[in-house]
Amino acid sequence: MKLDEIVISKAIIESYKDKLVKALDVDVAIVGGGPAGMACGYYLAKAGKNVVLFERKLSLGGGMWGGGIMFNEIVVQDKAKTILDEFGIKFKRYEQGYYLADSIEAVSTICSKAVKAGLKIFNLMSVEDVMVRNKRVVGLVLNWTAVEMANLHVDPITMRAKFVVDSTGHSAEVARIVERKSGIRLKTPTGKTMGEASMWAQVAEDTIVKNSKEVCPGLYACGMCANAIFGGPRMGPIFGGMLLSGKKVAQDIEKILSRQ
Ligand code: 48F
Repeated sequence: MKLDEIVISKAIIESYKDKLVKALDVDVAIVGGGPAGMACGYYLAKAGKNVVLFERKLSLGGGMWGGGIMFNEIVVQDKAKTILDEFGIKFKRYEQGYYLADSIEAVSTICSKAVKAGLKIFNLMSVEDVMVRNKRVVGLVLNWTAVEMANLHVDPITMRAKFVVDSTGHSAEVARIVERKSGIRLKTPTGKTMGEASMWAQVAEDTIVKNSKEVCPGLYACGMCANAIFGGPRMGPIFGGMLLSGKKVAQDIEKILSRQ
């Protein structure tokens, strides 16, 4: 059989269009596909929620590919070991309370399990703004990353979500957009993003889970951006807190959605 490039292009465009149109009105929209965002998406999808994730880059996984210190090994503490078990990621014990896993296996497995659970992922999409109505975040404004990179004057796509999750890592991009543009007071002591404190893994691993919560009506945060928003310390080369924080926000949102 002769392969026709036009048929191939048509197949891709029609299938993508169908996927994208369905993503324009969802239960939950997650911004950022690092470990926290992907874990959050996995648990929400597993609970049967209609959830999409937008990632700026070509690849998912955020900072997890590089493991700790650019060696592709991740350290996970006792509390998060159950998540490695749940995903079926192999690990070995280093000493009491410390487990090591291969970062490549971790990222690829979490991504695969999240997609199979029903998470719809759109890579190469940047979130450049939010939709706010009546002092609530009700959706996102998206553009192709290529448009953003080339600084082109191209109108964006808008989508609606019952809840938005900021999991953009250190930059806390969605919360900062809300702070800058909407006039909504964030649920932090100052009403604004607090910024990260200096590295303290012991404290940060717990505070990141506590800080993974509602930032303002319609917006939650998980992963490193939760500490950037609520003023927790940075983490060090350990990843358990990221996975636990994504799971916590998924459970919080799921409870509310299930009551609606
Ligand atoms: O940075 P990232 O991995 O965040 P995380 O899930 O995990 C943090 C750790 O990797 C590491 C650490 C460990 O101690 O501290 O930093 O909290 O992933 C964030 C993802 O969000 C994407 C970005 O490309 C990355 O993959 N992202 C950021 N801003 C946007 C975005 C945006 N505006 N639109 C779409 N994606």
